[in-house]
Amino acid sequence: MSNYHVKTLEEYFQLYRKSVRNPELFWEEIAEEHFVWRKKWDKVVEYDFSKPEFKWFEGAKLNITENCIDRHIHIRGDKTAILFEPNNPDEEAEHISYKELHKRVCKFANVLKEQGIKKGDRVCIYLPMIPELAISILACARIGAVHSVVFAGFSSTALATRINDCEAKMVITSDGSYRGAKTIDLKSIVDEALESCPSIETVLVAKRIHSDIELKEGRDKWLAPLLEEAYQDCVPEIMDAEDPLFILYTSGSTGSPKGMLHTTAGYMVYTAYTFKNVFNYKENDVYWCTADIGWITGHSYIVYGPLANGATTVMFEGVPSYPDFGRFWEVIEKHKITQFYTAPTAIRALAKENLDFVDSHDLSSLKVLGTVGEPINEEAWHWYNDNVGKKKNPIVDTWWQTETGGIMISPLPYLTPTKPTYATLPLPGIQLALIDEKGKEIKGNQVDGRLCVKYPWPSMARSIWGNHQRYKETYFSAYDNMYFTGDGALRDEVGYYRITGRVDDVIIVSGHNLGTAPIEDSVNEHPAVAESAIVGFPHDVKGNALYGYVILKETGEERNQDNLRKEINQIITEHIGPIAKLDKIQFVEGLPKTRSGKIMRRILRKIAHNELSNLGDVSTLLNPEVVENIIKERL
Ligand code: 7RM
Repeated sequence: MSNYHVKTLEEYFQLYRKSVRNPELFWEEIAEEHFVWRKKWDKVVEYDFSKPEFKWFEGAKLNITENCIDRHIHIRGDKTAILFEPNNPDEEAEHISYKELHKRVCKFANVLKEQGIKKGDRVCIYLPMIPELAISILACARIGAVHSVVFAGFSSTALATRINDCEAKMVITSDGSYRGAKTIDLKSIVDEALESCPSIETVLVAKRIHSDIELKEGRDKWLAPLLEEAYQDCVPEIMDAEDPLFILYTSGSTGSPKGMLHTTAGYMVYTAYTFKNVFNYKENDVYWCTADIGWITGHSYIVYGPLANGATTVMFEGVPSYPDFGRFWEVIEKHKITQFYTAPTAIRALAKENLDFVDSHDLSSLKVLGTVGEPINEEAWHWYNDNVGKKKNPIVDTWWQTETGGIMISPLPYLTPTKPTYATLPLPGIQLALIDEKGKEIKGNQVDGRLCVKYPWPSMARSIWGNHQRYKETYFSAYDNMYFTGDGALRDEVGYYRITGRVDDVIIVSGHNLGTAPIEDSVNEHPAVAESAIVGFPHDVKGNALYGYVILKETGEERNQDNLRKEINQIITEHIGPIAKLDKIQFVEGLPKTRSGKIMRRILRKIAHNELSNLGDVSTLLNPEVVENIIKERL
């Protein structure tokens, strides 16, 4: 029996039990079976929840790009590694073979070195979904530089915050990007950000839209001529198992974004293993994940997981609505996609359009469908199952987080019977617990509670960059000896898990994790705003949308409320990005507060959800009288 590929449901249960009984043996066999190591580990896992400290495969030496590229060259060198589908369907798709990928990553790695990047240096990557994005990530990993990809939809302020937090030395960007019918001037966003980023020495600029941009003397360089000149082989830096691989920022419930730190060996083993099993990837499959590489889904399941399995992975530059709402289905037909992995928000948006967009395409190549990012509602699940999967393809509803590095709960396709809205069972090696309000584990089935993980797993984030204390407080302080996810979940009568949503102040909008605090900070920057509170409310396309309660300063001046709303959203767009704009803004006289001055979001959330009959006890509030007014004027 191969440990690496689970082939029957019976085997899954056996392996799961083994992974609990003897986690070290379980992971050791997987690490032995599938990967190339320059030196094997001394110890599979060492951990201490109280510090907290987690080490996987200590003593091992490796380079993740050898596993993702070099070893495939001899056996599948001409196979397409990355299949690039451009924004414009008339532009030809690009097939980058494993051999070609090796050459391009090596050249890029040599450019990084020539520009003074060394092992351990942080490199910020702010690129659209073009091959250079995946290649620059791999080039960093080749030489041991730590990549920090910032989603290219983020604003200059958000970019600057992330560059400064990790003191990156270099930014890799492009002249601009295509997004449907629009072009976006990425380089000027970078220029604006860099006005407040003293650590940046060099900016490498890829040409994508061929716009007229300015290069700052001594700082900015076109990428293409440097690549042209670079040598096409680059000896990989031999890394320790726990050397940092990348930082990826995710928003928290307070203040600044958290730079989740992922390390090398454990991340590689776990993303490769889960990719193989969750998508049941076979040698001639063409796998497509529609996420942007700027999110963890793209890191783990467009780049590292697929390439560590020698897969063909599609990179799509465009959007689902361009040139029309049939684009996803057209691409599936065109490239004979076998695994398709997308977000519930995209499914809901496409389900609103005419079914002909789907039905006019041949989707018979599909074998497995996946979803990620937020709970998928019953209706969207059925639409996906009926119209895309034609009731033949299993849907893997995959639950995981930036912090977990890889998929934690998911059906195994063709093995685990699926159930709409359920992520079903933990993957082998993942020991879940549901915890009640008092901090006690809830055993048995048909229960719900806060979702925790009580044993370490290889791809867990090891720290928050520059703030280990915050890592400890956020994830390991709620309950002893376990990782707290921030999500609530229920376990049904057969032990299947269903994620019920966040229990903290993070709201998932269109699959993006947004912390309310940083958005409130932006709103409060408006000169007319005194205070604000933001909650989520259900939205049929985005899953959740944002509802802002705003108290205005008393200036005696009459302001047009619609103009104020626009201005507030403009500030949010500048500070965070358009994704965080408020759908509804209600101007209120006061916010319900506890005696210690904490805003009672629970009440505001209920009002936004229009659940007015059951507001709970408001008598403990400092100012119970404001509640009635807020209800009267709710939007
Ligand atoms: C991969 C990713 C993490 C949060 C997580 C959940 C929510 C993700 C699902 C889900 C229900 C799912 N990373 N979430 N997947 N909720 N079912 N299948 O999304 O860091 O950006 O977000 O997303 O609340 O805690 S993330």
